[in-house]
Amino acid sequence: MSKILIIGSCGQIGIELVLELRKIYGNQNVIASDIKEEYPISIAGGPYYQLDIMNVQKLKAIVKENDIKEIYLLAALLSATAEKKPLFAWNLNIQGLFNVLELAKDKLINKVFWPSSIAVFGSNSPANRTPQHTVMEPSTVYGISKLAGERWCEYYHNKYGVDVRSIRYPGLISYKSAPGGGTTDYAVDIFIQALKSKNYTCYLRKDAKLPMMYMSDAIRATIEIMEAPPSSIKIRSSYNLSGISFDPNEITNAIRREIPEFKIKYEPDFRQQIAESWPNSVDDSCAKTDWKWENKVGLQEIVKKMLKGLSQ
Ligand code: NAD
Ligand code: AKB
Repeated sequence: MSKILIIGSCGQIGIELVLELRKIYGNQNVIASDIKEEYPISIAGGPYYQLDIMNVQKLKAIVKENDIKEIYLLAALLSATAEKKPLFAWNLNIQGLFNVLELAKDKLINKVFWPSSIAVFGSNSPANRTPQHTVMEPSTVYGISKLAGERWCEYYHNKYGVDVRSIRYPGLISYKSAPGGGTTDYAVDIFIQALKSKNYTCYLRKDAKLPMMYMSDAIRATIEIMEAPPSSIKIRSSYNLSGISFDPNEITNAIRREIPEFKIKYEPDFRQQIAESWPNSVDDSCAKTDWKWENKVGLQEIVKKMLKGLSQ
């Protein structure tokens, strides 16, 4: 079997994606990599390379040595961190993508997964059930890099026949690995603090509603879009993907059903402005029609899974 390389494997998505792909394709066929020298014990069951995505020579060598035919590129700087290092973020998020798309253009690999985000939308996009195709004027460096990345994915597909597939993930909620500097991270932190101290200070306002999704649904969507026949992938920029939507007040009420004494206070910072520019919810009917996407895990189930997972 030809092999799969995951770049950015030590992150929030990477760890769970490596584990799931290894269940399907076997430990030796799924190669994890990250800029980090040390990797979490949870992904120690298969091969691992220390790889900086900016190092094209090393990337090529790993691809050739291991007969890699598919790459999942997860390395990026997320929205909140990217605002602190805009040029660094732009360079990593865009040059990293070019490094992988060029391998596919040169036919060294056959298929690429690259994630986009709800951050591609901006204040002028419709906020509710944001359509697949609409005004897109992102105001963050992260959103600008994701929108540019989407345009380049479509370009490489149209011009060079590159089989690249992409999803605009909402904020992802999981307990196996900490989130990496995004605006939606509060929806993970809130559970950690609810268990630790029964108190949480939220950096968003109580009514900052955002699209969110439980990690198992996001991982399933990623594998489903990659396994779909090429003819069913009609959008080669990136697909809207919808899970659930809630604001900090709603998730607090859901947590209080399990931990009645849980308290929250609000001290909005710069991330509130980012959240305000993003959709409240997105319309994912194209993903539903084209490759039969369906979300499964709802809010109260997420709360139960998060509290149980973190307690263990
Ligand atoms: P993360 O920050 O948790 O993980 C990113 C990983 O990339 C880290 O382990 C980091 O060490 C690694 N990395 C950083 N620079 C690197 C480099 N130069 N070379 C190789 N590896 C490097 O991020 P995540 O949440 O797992 O997100 C993965 C992808 O999904 C990103 O493109 C992100 O924009 C996108 N996404 C994530 C979410 C979310 O809620 N987690 C939502 C939308 C989109
Ligand atoms: C972030 O908040 O930056 C990410 C995302 C929605 O892209 N979680």
